[in-house]
Amino acid sequence: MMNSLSRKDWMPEAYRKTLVRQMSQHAHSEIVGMLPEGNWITRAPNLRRKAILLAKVQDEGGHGLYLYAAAETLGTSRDEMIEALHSGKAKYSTIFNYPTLTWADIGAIGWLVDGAAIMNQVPLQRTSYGPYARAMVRICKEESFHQRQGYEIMMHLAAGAAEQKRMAQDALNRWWQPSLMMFGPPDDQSPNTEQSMRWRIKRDTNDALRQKFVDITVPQAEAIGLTVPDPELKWNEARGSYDFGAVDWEEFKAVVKGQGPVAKERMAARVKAWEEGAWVRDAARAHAAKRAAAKQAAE
Ligand code: BYC
Repeated sequence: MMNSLSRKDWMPEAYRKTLVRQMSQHAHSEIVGMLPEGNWITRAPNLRRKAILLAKVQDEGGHGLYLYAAAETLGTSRDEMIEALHSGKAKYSTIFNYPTLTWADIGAIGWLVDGAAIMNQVPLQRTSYGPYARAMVRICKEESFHQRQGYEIMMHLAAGAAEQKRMAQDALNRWWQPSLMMFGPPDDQSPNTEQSMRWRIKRDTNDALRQKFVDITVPQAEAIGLTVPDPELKWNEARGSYDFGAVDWEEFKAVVKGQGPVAKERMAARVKAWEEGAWVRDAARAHAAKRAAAKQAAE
């Protein structure tokens, strides 16, 4: 079995580039992912829910931090990555271009979006680049807590009043397809999968992970009395898996191109946060320079 590479090891330039692309996109997804949930912190239905959601959103910020730091070991800078995000050159997950309309959406995001993220990320703990693999270990532990908190919200809503159950079903209806899209295009339309599998950056294909996600999630929906919005969904005894209906890949392509329902709002919020945080970065840099100068003077 191949050992993982460290930052000082020789690596093909294309391998390095692919990693920077995937890891920076992953980091961007974590920090853009803070926005749809952050939107509900002030409106969480009680103090317990608010504290949990605050912690979750903070975790996502931390995930972004580990991933940017891991990507920096490949010779790119945080500023370059952020610039690529803000200029639209770098991607982030399509899922965060959909609005969070009700509290049930926070449950659906935890259950489905974090659920899909874990499905994709558990194998990345064995990805061939050591700093990425190690960042994923902690991220996966936290994502698994996130998935459970989302499912617990859905469980309560589904067992609540008729209106609460309706909200939970409506959130599942809106988030199901976008969650399936998180795994990326079908294998036969995925330009990067074959090479990334050969390099062991990716350990599973997009379709394999999507299928695993469907197989695990459908019984969870059934257990709380919700219906997965797919009339073609059917258990296939021979395959030991669910068959499911076609994903709307035209919508996926449009969202990747920046045409998602709230894509403009998301990027505007990120750029605003970056600009408003300039004084913090300046102060941190000035403090570091002052300490370095004092250290030098003392030597
Ligand atoms: N959204 O050849 P492919 C999370 C792009 S959530 C946008 O299959 P690859 C979180 C792809 O980049 C998720 N773009 O690509 C959860 C490529 O374009 P470029 C974050 C997408 O890289 C809750 C093109 O389509 N997780 O963390 O082999 C709260 C062709 O695709 C998407 C990760 O990022 C998409 N859904 O496979 C907060 C996991 N799908 O780059 C946060 C790490 C595809 O060539 N990433 N594209 O211009 C991966 O595992 C892989 O990059 C993907 C795509 C499976 C996503």
